[in-house]
Formats: sequence, C-alpha cells, structure tokens
Amino acid sequence: MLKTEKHDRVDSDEEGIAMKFPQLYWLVGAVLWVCTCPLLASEKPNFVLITCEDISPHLGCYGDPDAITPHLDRLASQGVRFTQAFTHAPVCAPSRSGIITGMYPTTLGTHHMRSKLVKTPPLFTDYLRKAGYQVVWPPAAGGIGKTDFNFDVPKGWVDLRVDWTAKPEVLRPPFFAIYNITVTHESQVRASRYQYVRNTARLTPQQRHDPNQVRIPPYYPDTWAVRDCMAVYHDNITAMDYIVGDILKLLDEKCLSQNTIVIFYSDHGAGLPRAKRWPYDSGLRVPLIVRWPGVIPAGSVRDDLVALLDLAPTLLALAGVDIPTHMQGRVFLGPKTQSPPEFLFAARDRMDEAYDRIRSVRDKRYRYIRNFHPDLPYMQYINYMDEMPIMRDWRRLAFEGRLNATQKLFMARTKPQEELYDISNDPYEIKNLAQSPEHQEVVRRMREALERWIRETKDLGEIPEAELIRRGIVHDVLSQEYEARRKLHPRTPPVPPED
Ligand SMILES: [Ca+2]
Repeated sequence: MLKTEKHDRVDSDEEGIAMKFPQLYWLVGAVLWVCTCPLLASEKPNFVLITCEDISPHLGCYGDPDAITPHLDRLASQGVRFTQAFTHAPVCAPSRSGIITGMYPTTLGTHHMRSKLVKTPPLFTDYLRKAGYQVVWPPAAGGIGKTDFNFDVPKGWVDLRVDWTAKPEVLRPPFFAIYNITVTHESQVRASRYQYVRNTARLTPQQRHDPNQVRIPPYYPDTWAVRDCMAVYHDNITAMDYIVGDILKLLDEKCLSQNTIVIFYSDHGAGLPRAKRWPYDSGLRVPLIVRWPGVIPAGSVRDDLVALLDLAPTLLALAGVDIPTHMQGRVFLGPKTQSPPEFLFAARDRMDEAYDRIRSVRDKRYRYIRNFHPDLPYMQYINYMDEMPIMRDWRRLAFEGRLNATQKLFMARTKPQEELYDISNDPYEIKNLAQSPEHQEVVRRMREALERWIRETKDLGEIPEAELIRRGIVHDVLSQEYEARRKLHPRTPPVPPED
C-alpha cells in the first residue's frame, strides 16, 4: 500500500516538473536513459539481422527520389551503406540457402526455385550456437521467421522460435536475432485492395505514391497498371521502413543498441518482372546497411563488391569463430576483413515450372551474362510471375505490336548467347555490348572468370535436375508439382513470333 502511495506521489511530482519545464524534463530523461544503459563494449557483439524481401536499393539513402524511408536513412547515417552489394541468386529460396550456409546454391544443389535438398547442410547459426550465441529465429507464421532454404531445417536448429520483437526479454547476450519483413514481397505489389490498405495503414496521405509521378524502368510499357504496381511497390517499402523504425526503437529502449551490430538487407532485388528471377542488377543488387556503434564510422559509404554470401563468414569472424573451409564468401567487416573480390557471381536456374540456366558475373563496372539456352525466350510463362499486372500488360502489348524497341527487348523470341552491360553508363542494362569490338577484352576477361568459377565451385547447373534426383541430392518436385503447373499455361506462345 505504502509503495503504491509513494509511486503515485512520484508520478504526480514528475507531472508537475514536466508541466513547468518540459524541455528540461525530456533532457533529464534522455540523460538518465543513456546512463541507465550499461556499457558492454568489451563483450561479444550481438547481431540483429533485419531482412526485407524483394527490393532493390530503392531507399532515400541510396538516392532514390521516389523513396520515403526515414528510418533506414537514419540507420545508414549511423553506420555504413554498401553501394555495391549483390546476392548470388535473384530469387527467394536459392538466395536464402546461400545466406544461411555461406555457400553458392549451385555448389549445394539449391539453385532451382524451388527444389529440396535431401540432406541439410551446415548453417552459420550452428557455429554461432557452438560459440555460445543464443540464436533466435521467429516463427514461420506471418513470414517473420521465414526459412525457405530449399531444404528442411532439423528440430532444435535454433534456440528459440519466438517473435523477439514482441518478447524482447527472451534475448540473452550474446545473441543472434533475425526479423524478416514480408510487406515488400512481390505478392504484396499485386495484393487485393483490402490487403493493400492493411499493409500501408500507417502511411500518411503524403507518403502514398502517385502512379502518375512515380518513375518506371524504360523496359516496361508505360501503362496505368505498370505505374500502379510501381506506386504500390514504393508504398510497401515505406510501410517496411516503419517496421524497421519500430525494431530500432525497441533496441534503444531495451539498451541493446550499443553492443549490437544491426544489419539490414533485402534477400534479392525488386519483386517486379525482369528484376526478381533475373540475374541483372535489377534482380541481384540489394540494399545493405550495417550499424555498429563505436566501431563503424557513422554515415560511411563503401563501394567494394560485397555479396550476401559474405554474411555467414563475416558474422562468424565477428563472433570470434573460425570460418569453416566450405564457406565461399569473404569477411567484409571487422579486424579480419579480407580484400574485396574482382568479381561476384550469380546464377538463375529453373524458376518454378520454367527451366533455364543463366550465369552472371559482375565487376565494379560491367555485368556479363551467359545464356546457356539462347533458344528459349527470356519471358517463358511462369504462373506465379504472370499474376503480376505488369506482366499482363507487357505480354498483351507485345502481341499487339505496341512496344517500343527498348520494351520489346525482353519479349524477344530468343536470347543472345552472351550479354555485356556497362552499368556506369547503362544502369538499366539495355544496351548489350557483348558484340561491341571495343569491349571484347572485357568480354574475354569476364567469360574466363565465369568459366573458372563454374569449374572451381562445381556448378551443379551443368547436371540435369532429373540426374540430381537420381543421385539422391535433391527430392523430386518436378514430376508432380511443376508438371502440373506447366499444364496451367495459356495455349498461346509466351512471346510473339519474330518480326
Ligand atoms: Ca524474396
């Protein structure tokens, strides 16, 4: 009883002071808050990974004029922003399988979207746990703790599967905690109106993007449906930014910001046609921001080539764990940072029911593409992808002969065997320089790098999937699931015949 009375009186005093000196009150509060957060700098750092889905670096801090992302912009101002960060596969499960293992999907056998490995490979979280880290991975429900690795995870693979943002008291340093934000997923660009309203409930009217004003890539036809999808894509990014803000605020409130390395990234590029599923910058280049108070200079920018495959070895190095020799990335943060590579590599193989094999090499300026099936069109039917209104308009206008030369490129009946783009002059990768006489030296250099990489990493894309099934590397998802999906395709060819 006494305690309650005392408590009431303190509240009352505080209100009195606050009313007389509101600024002083907040200042004292802030100082008290800082002082009540113990300094833990000598301990092992915690890791918080905030991952979102299906976005390119369409954030304010990356200079996108359409972006409204104040929380991520602030995170970048407190840490380092990577301008040349890429994934190794432009689609969910292959990309995630590489992130969690530190190995190329093409080496593991997780390169088809989707497929399923027979055996679960070692995960970087296994090594963190052995080193004394608590690994917290939220439940799969709602996508916040999505695994989607193209293999099953064994029981007890992490310490806790709880939404730690709702129950931060479960976190026990040193910890690794991830949070996956799904509102930016491809499916939400074409969601129902009802779902859109729910997804973007926190946006002010000023934060909603006007389809008439939003920028669209030059390879899309300029239609209302295309513009509407682009506007929703940006609205969803702003909605995602609110959630990032919530998580960062929680870390502050729980005194966890100081000794926690926060890493933000997207699992691959924009969930839009000719971005997701395609090994161009549009599908592979991702935002990557790291905040490490007291170690990484605030507001720094790095332009070395960084791969999402590098996250696994980097986290282990920062945790003081020896990096297993099977990991194929490099350490890009901390005292054990390794020199950046000359090239990054990426692969696209079967996407749902559409078989293809494309390999891609990026250096700091050029992107080289090798199409192993030039006889196949870029835009084979994929039921899931074809649900996107952009795809519908794009195909329809292709058949009506109403696309300009740039818009027609991707609706071609066949593909060139090689493509080369000078990203510094052609960020949308439209002008193929593979046959340009003055670029033959670049083509040769990148072609050789690719062939070396295929050999050295034992690219399983050379082996037909049926053979991988026969060898017991992956389960059979072809004969039932994807055959059934193929039968749902329209009878028309996916692209018009050549002119
Ligand atoms: Ca994704």
